[in-house]
Amino acid sequence: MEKHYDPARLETDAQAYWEEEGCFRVSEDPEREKYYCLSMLPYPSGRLHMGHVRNYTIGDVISRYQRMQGRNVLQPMGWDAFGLPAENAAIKRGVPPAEWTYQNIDHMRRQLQRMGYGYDWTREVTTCDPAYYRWEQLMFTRLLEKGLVYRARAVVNWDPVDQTVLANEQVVDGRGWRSGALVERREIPQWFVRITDYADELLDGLDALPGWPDAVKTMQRNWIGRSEGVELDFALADGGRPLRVYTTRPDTLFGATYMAVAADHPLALEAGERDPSIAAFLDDIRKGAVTEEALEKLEKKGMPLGVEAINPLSGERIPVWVANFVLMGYGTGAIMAVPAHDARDHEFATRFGLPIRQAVGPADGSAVDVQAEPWTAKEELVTVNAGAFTGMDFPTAFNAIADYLEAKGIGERRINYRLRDWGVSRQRYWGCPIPVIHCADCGDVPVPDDDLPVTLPEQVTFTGLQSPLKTDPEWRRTPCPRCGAEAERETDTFDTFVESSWYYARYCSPDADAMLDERANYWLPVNQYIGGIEHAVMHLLYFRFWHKLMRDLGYVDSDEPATNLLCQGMVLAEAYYHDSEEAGREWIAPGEVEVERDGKGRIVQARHRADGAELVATGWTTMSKSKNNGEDPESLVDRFGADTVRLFTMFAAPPDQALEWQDSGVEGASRFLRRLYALVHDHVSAGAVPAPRADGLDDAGIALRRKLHETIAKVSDDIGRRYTFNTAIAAVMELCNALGRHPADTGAARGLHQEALEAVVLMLQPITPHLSHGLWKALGRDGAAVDQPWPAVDEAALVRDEVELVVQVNGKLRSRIAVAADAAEDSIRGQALEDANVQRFIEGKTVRRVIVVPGRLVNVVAN
Ligand code: ANZ
Ligand code: ZN
Repeated sequence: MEKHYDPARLETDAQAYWEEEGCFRVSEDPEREKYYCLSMLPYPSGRLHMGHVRNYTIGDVISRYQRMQGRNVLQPMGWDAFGLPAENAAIKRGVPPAEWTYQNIDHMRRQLQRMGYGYDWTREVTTCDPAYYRWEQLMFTRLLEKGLVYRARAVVNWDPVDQTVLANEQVVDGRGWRSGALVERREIPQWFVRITDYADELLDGLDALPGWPDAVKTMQRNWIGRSEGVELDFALADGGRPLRVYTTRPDTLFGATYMAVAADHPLALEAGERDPSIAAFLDDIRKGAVTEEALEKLEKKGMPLGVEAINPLSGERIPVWVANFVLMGYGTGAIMAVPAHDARDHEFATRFGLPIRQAVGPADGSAVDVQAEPWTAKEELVTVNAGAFTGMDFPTAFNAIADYLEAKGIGERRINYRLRDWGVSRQRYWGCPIPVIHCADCGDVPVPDDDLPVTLPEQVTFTGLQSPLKTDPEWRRTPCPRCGAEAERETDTFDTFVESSWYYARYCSPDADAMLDERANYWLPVNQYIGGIEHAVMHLLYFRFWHKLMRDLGYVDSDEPATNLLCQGMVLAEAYYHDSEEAGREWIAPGEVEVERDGKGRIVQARHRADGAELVATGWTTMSKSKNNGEDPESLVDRFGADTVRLFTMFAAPPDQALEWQDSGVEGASRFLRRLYALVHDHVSAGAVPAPRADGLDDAGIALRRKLHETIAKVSDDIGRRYTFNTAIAAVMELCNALGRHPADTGAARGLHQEALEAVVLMLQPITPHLSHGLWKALGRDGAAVDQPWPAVDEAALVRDEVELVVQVNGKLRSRIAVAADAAEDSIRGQALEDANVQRFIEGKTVRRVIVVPGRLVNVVAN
């Protein structure tokens, strides 16, 4: 064994061994319990960042631990390879997106391999590969046949700079998330998948996922946004089609003082045709954002349409307005406004001097001033000024009014969802072509199975303004599969969330000559999914949805794709900048900053090492390129080795919490590994390697062995159940300290050291697998560390000869006594009463009772 820890050599050796032995290549084995551990696949941006490293280290630790538990573990990896950045890079560098993407993949694969992750690379999935995306094209044609996808004109967010449609979530404060350009509204034909058909199932399914974080489930619930209300008609004073509204508060109907419709509502459009000033106003508010959050914040705008509606309960005539806070895409695109009980309606009414009338109030009869402020409570209320419906609580009023409207045939109960159908068309080039042919006579015809895949041309010149699919007439032109006439291919491509909705299933049967085969049912559902909380809604909802679609097409048996979900916390670092008139804000890399801290570690002063300039410290913020505070994993691996990086990322924080990057922490991790290496080195150089043994130990040896097995028990629980890898590592470190202090001066003690070091090496195998690989061999053991079973707890070693009990007198802590672990209650009682401290507190009193809680405490009741 080399005297000094040389991570580079150990890591190359271990990786070569795993590769040669095909350690992580797995196949389906019905005899063994399977464990599918999945980390979210990366976008191949070119370089691994610390967020990836954290995510993938967590996954690898769990996988390796489960493998040591004897399970048949699948841990795959792949590439979410379509998407906009490749197009941007292509514009910037003049390389086709495909070429750029494949180069990045090669580079990042090598980076992942250097980290020592135990992936089954034979199952690698690359989503831009036609061999992959052909199956989602096929599935799309099936969904089209089943009526689960449709094409419809839809108002979209149009980014005039990126020349593309944006998802609502990509619009931030009315601007494109990437370009920052003001978003416009356009209406174009789009493909939609009917996720709303699955809204209820997606919602109810959350209750059957105890292994998912509550925060994620809550976000999904809110996103689906199930709401129970009533749709009802307001007749128009001048006749014509009544105005239908959706309300969740029929109990407030008597408080409706005006109506409001969206700019695209037919009533608004008709009014616009009559009145050019209304038309101009509609144009104006149409320009604004279409997202709900943006609408919340928007300054309220509106205009009366010169139409009156009749309140079906009170018979009152109220004006109809057009308002910019009413969405066309929700409910009926029209509302009854109840300013007394709704904040937006109140703001609008106040602004335009519309009446505010109370319709409900606190159940205890106390007064509220709705003119000043809306009273929006839904609980403990009673209806007021509501004719026959006065004096009711919310459910009673809701039901009585809904029944009344239903009986009169002017309304019905309705459930609405905030969730919209999933618009999957993107007007981009670098994506999976949507397999449809538009024929003048036959309409939208799915590409026949035999003609799939519709391949994306990869050798293209790409300028960024228009997708090459749209500009290339050759690619577009094709005969109609139905009538043979000249027709055109769809030139839109899929939202990349389509590819990431089923990759986990493809890993199970990567070479199947179908989307999936029966192997998928062996591995699915995923036992543990790991990824960032930023995917709480979109990806994780589409992923659940697509799984249900695959189930309903008969491809998989299960209802949900993943049983347990872990969302890892962010990786944070300190960031420093200075502002200057000439250069603006300049971010200085933390490595170039001289920092002075106070006793509590707070930054007192930060200076740029190069020129002494004083810098502003932002404190902990997300690592990012823009703040120049990212740590490059690759250079850390060069300096310290992959094991140190893995150890630090797991030690610095529990996985679901933010990780504060500290160079001193990395150095500490490296020091610990060197110490462990030295411990093993000293042990094996002191003579022939002994067999582990447990007999003949003195008291110190017995205590150390107890600590060893207590540590195994704790680490097993921390890694296997609690996922607190940081405390597991701390416990191993503590054990190593105890080991270092314990002299190995007898044969028995050396045997104990052998036992302890073997256990330490195996407990660290999931975390620092390369070092464990090397040390396992150094300890003279056969086989590879990665193939060893997880160390077992020797229950006998845990038995303590003596236990300490707390002694209370009348409930107050007065003393502690050491008693034999198997002492009878009577003898414990006697010992407690004889204790000098206890004696002091019971002097002159009569002992009434002595209560013994075995293993914990004795309480003496005396007065
Ligand atoms: C009257 C009312 C009184 C309302 C009141 C609320 C409070 P959720 O729960 O999200 O479904 N609404 C309906 N359609 C809308 C649209 N297209 N654009 C904007 N707002 C719309 O919310 C339903 C409530 O949101 C409905 O109930 C309606 O206002 C409004 F004290 O009707 B309510
Ligand atoms: Zn045709």
